Amino acid sequence: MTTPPVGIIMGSQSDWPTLSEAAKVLDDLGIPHEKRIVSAHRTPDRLWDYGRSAVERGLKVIIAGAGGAAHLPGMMASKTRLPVIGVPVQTKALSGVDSLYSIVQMPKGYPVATMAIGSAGAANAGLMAAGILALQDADLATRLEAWRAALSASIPEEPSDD
Ligand code: RP5
Repeated sequence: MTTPPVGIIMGSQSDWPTLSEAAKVLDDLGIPHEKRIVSAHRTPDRLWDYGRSAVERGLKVIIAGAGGAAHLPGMMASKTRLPVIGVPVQTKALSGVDSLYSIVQMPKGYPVATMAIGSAGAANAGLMAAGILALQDADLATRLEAWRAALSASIPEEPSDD
């Protein structure tokens, strides 16, 4: 089976409602992707294997979402040179600030491109992945520009009372 350019990984099944927003954007833009549950704490060997094989499998970008002690994006960035886009999942206890802080403050040398907390961050992760891939893909660049123009055109000039 051919490896798609984008891998979406998440720490738990419970993260999928958030990370599915990234998948929706990738679908809209016609970008093939795979999705996997890869937990830094519960399945560390799976994390290691995924990161070690990512380049040779042909992945180009990894979107990694997790909540709470959200170590998945940073640990994945430590295992692969591929760009890792981190999505902090909103949590009940601390509203996702815990996730954000766990992802954003990486040490020099191992960056994670950290998005906003929650579904907006996940959708933007899809768009960020698209922007990276569009650097080498003129057709995708055209689709991404059209997507952005359509969003812009959908915003009314005046607020409605409805
Ligand atoms: C993290 O713990 C996951 O990324 C998830 O956001 C959080 C809670 O996981 P579950 O207890 O819902 O499986 O590892």
